[in-house]
Amino acid sequence: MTVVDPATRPEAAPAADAGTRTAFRTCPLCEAGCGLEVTVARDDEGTERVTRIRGDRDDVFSHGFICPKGSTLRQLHEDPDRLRRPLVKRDGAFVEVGWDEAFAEVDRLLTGVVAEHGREALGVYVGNPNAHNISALVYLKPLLKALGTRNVFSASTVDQRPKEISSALMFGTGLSVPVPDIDRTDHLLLLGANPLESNGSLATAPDWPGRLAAIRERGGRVVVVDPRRTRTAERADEWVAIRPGTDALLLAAMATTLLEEGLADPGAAGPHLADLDRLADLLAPFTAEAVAPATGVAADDVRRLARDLAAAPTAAVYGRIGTTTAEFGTVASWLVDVLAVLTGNLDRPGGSMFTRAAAGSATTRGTPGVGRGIRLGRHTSRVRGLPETMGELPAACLAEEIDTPGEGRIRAMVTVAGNPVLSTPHSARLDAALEGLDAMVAVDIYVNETTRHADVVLPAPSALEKPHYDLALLQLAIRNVANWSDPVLARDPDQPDEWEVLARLALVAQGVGPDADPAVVDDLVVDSLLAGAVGDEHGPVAGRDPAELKAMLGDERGPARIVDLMLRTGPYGDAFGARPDGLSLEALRAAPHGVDLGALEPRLPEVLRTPSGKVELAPEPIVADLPRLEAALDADPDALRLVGRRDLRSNNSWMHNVEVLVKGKERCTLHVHPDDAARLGLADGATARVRSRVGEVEAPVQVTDAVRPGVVSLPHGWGHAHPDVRLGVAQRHAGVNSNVLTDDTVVDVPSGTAVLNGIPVEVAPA
Ligand SMILES: Nc1nc2c(c(=O)[nH]1)N[C@H]1C(S)=C(S)[C@@H](COP(=O)(O)OP(=O)(O)OC[C@H]3O[C@@H](n4cnc5c(=O)[nH]c(N)nc54)[C@H](O)[C@@H]3O)O[C@H]1N2
Ligand SMILES: Nc1nc2c(c(=O)[nH]1)N[C@H]1C(S)=C(S)[C@@H](COP(=O)(O)OP(=O)(O)OC[C@H]3O[C@@H](n4cnc5c(=O)[nH]c(N)nc54)[C@H](O)[C@@H]3O)O[C@H]1N2
Ligand code: SF4
Ligand SMILES: [Mo]
Repeated sequence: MTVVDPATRPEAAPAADAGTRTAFRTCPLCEAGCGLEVTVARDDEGTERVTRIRGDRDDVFSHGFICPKGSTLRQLHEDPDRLRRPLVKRDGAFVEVGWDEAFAEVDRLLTGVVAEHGREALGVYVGNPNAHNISALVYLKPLLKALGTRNVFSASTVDQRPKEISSALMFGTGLSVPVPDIDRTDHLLLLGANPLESNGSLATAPDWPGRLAAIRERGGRVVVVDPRRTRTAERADEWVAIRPGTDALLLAAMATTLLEEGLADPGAAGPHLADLDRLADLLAPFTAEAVAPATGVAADDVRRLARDLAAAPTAAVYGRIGTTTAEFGTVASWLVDVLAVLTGNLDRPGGSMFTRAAAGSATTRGTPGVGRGIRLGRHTSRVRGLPETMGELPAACLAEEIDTPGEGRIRAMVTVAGNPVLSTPHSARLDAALEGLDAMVAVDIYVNETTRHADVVLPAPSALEKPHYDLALLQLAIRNVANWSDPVLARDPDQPDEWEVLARLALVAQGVGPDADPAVVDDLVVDSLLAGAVGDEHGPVAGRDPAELKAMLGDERGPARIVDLMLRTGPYGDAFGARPDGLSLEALRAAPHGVDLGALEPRLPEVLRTPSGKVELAPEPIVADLPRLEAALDADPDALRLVGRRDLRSNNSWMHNVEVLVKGKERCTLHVHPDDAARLGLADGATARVRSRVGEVEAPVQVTDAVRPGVVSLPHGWGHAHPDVRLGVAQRHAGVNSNVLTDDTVVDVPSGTAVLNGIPVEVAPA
């Protein structure tokens, strides 16, 4: 296998002073994708160590912005609990083994289960860090194919699947998500998003804090809809304290207001819309008066929010986790973009726009303006009959697919960069189910709440040892940019790159045996991408000889070669010589601070990939869910409801082992409004017992008016107390797992996405 020494790469800049060098790379921890400047020192033995990480002031997108997590790539790399050798369970305890022995064990386990029960007895769960990992983005596909099972689960169905579905139905692909043009907008309406803590999601932008402040500095307006007065809300012009789970009602009533008051005007998008004339009828039940009791937003306020949106010179509507992991996530996601359409803000600067990414986008392939669209529910889950979406089943039914006896039951699991025991609903059930498996294999960097159940854990290199290209998240960026990072540090001699682990696992899963060469998979990926590129009659290399292009890609193996291919055949690419000034990996390597490809530009209609070639404003699966929404007008507004929250120093479940991020006051607390605290007899600092239909936890109470009355909030990703996890720091700051409370039977119907916000709970002093 060719392993290129990162120290020989052009961006390993000359030594700043004797024995040190500076490297630049993109932070892979969250969607913001900040540029980092990493100082590396070499000791007398020649061992390299990172001595400093700070924001890269010359990064074309982040301009030096960084959050407290960015610099902890060093602590993550040096964390003694981070796995450096494969683990195999022998007599109930993990032992370190070599890679060949680990893969031999994986082979024995998986082939055994397949021989006895067939491929449908295999299940796989892929977690969030894969979205930030070029190896996973490229090589998970062959792995899933090789596993040959429909039991595919991911973090997407505890996250953004509703938005992917509404986008695919309206615009043609799951990543055809219009992003708020926050750098140019005059009015930003945010629902269920807290970018001051999360740094943004499905709208890639480093420095949300600065960009939001700039909206107000230039005279614009920021409105935040959230049951909590978040840090984002505190810095906004207006906070709308909505009742959890009711955003779809609010948005529908705003749309109704625009239609009733003659304020709807789609502007330049007009000629590209289908079914605009159906919206008034479909949304008629949702008047401002009708939604006021359920949403907790007065009818006059609903109407004013709509009028403000229509009156602004430009406006963007943006909904995130609080709108997607909710009971009407798909409908709410659709309505976010319906409002953009009705106010003339779809596809115009300052409104909601489509990125034109440099690599990997399905909206720059094939025939411009038309495509296959999406079909939902091509099969259903065995136990509950939940629909497949985008090749996956909902994470909310993973546990039951393992613990319910019968034909087709999952007997073996593969997890890749996922911690579903902490991140998916009714997690106590999943925890128990994983214990009952015949076999489990995990690709991960820690022994945590999930991977402790594995028979084999295959470690990935640390982020500093990996290359990086944000293949997925740059498709959702608020500017068109491209940025490649080579590894900062060389891997340990035995440690394969993550793509090699995934490719070798794919070969084992396929039945080729434990010793096959992962380079085979790499070549297959390249060949299939090249075949697609030369076969795309509208593409820049249409009709060329794939062998010739392959030769031009050079000798590197793994993600570098594949990103090169994608860049060169992408919309800014060098088209393998046909456009000499175009992008290639070489061009990105020569630009260690990234390449700025400009502000977003209007893309209708070429961006569309719907079968009709139109923006579909009334897709059938969404229309079919509106009666369910109508029934929610009568939901009990007085029930106490649990919502989540994120903290700048956390990253879902897996960064609590970094001391600098968890020290200080406890953060896994239950926020309770003073009125509720008085009513329930809860004192600040006391312990509360929180009970839902499926579980119970005890958490310390923090009385605060930063939540609206009737709402309590507990962050997710905590609960590290189990003695078998190997997270020395996290165990001392364990917290409790909020997903013990979330209910696996409650999902957003079109997408199967778990409802993680708005869970009915009872709270009492413990
Ligand atoms: N109640 C509630 N639940 C939630 C949410 C919520 O808001 N509320 N949010 C949901 C959301 S948005 C998401 S995305 C999910 C996340 O759900 P998951 O993806 O299941 O959980 P993570 O905590 O991101 O776990 C990441 C795992 O990847 C491992 N890991 C980290 N880096 C690497 C790497 O480079 N390679 C490999 N192989 N492994 C690595 C970590 O050790 C950890 O085991 O949680 C969801 N769950
Ligand atoms: N620091 C940090 N950053 C992260 C992560 C992290 O765990 N920590 N996770 C990353 C991931 S995987 C993701 S997906 C993104 C998520 O990014 P965001 O969506 O910005 O995540 P949150 O900060 O959880 O913000 C969601 C907000 O929704 C509110 N909310 C809850 N229920 C409702 C509701 O019914 N209606 C409305 N309107 N609001 C509601 C919550 O109070 C919360 O303030 O963050 C990413 N960035
Ligand atoms: S906001 Fe923080 S975690 Fe996210 S990319 Fe930037 S430095 Fe990394
Ligand atoms: Mo997420």
